[in-house]
Amino acid sequence: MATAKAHTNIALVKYWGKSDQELILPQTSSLSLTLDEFFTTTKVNFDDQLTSDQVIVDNQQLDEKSARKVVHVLDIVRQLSGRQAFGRVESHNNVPMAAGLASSASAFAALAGAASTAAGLSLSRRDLSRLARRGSGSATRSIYGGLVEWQKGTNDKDSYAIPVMEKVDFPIEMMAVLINTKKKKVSSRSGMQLSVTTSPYYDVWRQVVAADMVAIKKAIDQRDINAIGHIAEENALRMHALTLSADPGYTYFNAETLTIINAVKDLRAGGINCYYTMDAGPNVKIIYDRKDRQAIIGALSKIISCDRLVVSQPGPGIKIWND
Ligand code: 2P0
Repeated sequence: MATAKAHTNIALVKYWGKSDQELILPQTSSLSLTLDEFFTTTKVNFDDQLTSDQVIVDNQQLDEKSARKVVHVLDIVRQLSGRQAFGRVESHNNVPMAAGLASSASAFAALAGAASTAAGLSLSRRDLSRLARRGSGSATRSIYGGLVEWQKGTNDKDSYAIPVMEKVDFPIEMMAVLINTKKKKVSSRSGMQLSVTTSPYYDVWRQVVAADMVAIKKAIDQRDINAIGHIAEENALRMHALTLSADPGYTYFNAETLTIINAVKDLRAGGINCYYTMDAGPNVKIIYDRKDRQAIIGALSKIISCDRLVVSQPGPGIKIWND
């Protein structure tokens, strides 16, 4: 039996499209910030008495269809370790209720750590990152803390994450603005594939990301929060242009998303440097220097309830222990 705790991450240069859907190889590299505030803790036990894999998330047993991606990772672990037994997976997400924040990054990173250790494997962090990738692309990066690059590679062996700055030594902070949505969104998995196959801008996106990866690593080197924020904001808008330009076109934004974007722009026009990014949902995440936190909360609290603003510091990498 083993338990792992992994934190979620938010991409500053986004992953949006696969070159291999089975192995989850990305079209482009990406770069993220691991967050302290949001994490998943997962316990795995391989047990000869079990007659099927059991997956329990936040005290609810998943049906076969919902558990499919988890069972896929367990199958890979069984293959790697030579173990036959079925597994019991029990997972808890520390994400505010109804936040609509994706937890697949922390969930599949924690699963990779707990399942491989429970099966008696002792994988390097690089191999853990490769295993997490087989569950969900963004999980590849959640093995490491701080600022992390997922190098796209060309095959199963060379597509993994590397730390860019595990212990972030400058005052970058991220605020999640939790926007509720009732409407079911297009899943990232199908949304990104639709962008790859139908957006006429997809080739340009590859070039955008290649340039952004170089620029953001230079900005990180220089601890330049404004440059990092600017690159992240432009990159996010260009990623979302791939949703609008797909056929059929779609968007993850809702009216509140645009309200928050405008509020961030107003803050910036008023001399508070902050930048926005969005993922496969309506929530906005704001990037800024810690010293500006109160000014940002003060301005946003006029348009959204304070309990929907969650501040997070850069977070740590995966921790795994035997129970
Ligand atoms: C990212 N996102 O880089 C991008 C930006 C959302 C927007 O990775 O199909 O759950 O499991 O590999 O990782 C969300 O997609 O998709 C994602 P799969 P995943 O964080």
